[in-house]
Amino acid sequence: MLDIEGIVEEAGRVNASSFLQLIGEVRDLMAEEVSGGVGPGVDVVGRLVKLRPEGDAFVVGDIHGDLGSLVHILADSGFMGRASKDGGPYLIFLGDYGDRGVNSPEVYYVILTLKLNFPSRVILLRGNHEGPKDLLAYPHDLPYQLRRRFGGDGDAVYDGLNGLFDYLYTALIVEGRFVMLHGGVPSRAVSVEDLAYAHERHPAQSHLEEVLWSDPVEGLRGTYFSPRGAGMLFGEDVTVRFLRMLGVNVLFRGHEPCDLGYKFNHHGRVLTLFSRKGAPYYNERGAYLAVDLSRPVDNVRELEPNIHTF
Ligand SMILES: [Mn+2]
Repeated sequence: MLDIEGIVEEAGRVNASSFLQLIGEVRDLMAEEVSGGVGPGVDVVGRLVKLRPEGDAFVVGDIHGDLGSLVHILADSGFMGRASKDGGPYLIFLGDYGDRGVNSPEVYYVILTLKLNFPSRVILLRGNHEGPKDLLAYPHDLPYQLRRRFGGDGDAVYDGLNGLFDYLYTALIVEGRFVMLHGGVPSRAVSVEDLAYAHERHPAQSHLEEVLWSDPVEGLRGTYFSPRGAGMLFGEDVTVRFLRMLGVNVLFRGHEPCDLGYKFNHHGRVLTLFSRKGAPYYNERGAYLAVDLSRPVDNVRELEPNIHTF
């Protein structure tokens, strides 16, 4: 049986060639998933995952190299014990695994080990720090952290991880309930296909850039230039139109540091989760969500008791 301490210990001493082997196995697994096979109850179209509204899920926002918070979430949620059983919960990551924090290599090792061991339960979305090569976030310190950890082999590990980014999911829909993605609403999307195939339509169309980079704002209609230099700021009307198009009620996303680990926007239609602490954001708390996927939610404030802060 896989245990948290064991994986973390392994993450601390794994060498470059074993790490590369893990990356290769996960890449093969995810390549198979996106060509149509995940498991019962899970459909994949392009880079969009669709789940039936049944069972439980833990939803985790940005980790950004904070191994301590990741370990806390795994222990506190009891995911690994429950995932081994039939009908166990999903563990959904909203992207931004590396950069910023000092343990990016170890965070990747733990998350990829989880994916390999619970392939149909662990779902990895793409963040702006796993973006396409023409749209990477800066500073992008993952390659330097890998060099510090693996010396001359660090570049090969980086190339391996980079090769995984294209297989990460753009978004996840729980039918009739929720949509989850890293940053924000693709404001010009007119169909589910625009979301599902955003990675293929990039950079000709802005859908992927907006999903990875955008942020919700209050008191604004439509979209406005983002101070991030990529993506847009989007108003409540943009959120409402997008949710209606997908036939869901609320959006879960990460991307923005929150002092309490979470925040609400757009009259309860948007929940932001930020699941790491420490430099360089210094938010007081991190948070993750435990959610019953079968339960209809009209306003994310209803979920406040299900938000676990640490
Ligand atoms: Mn981000």
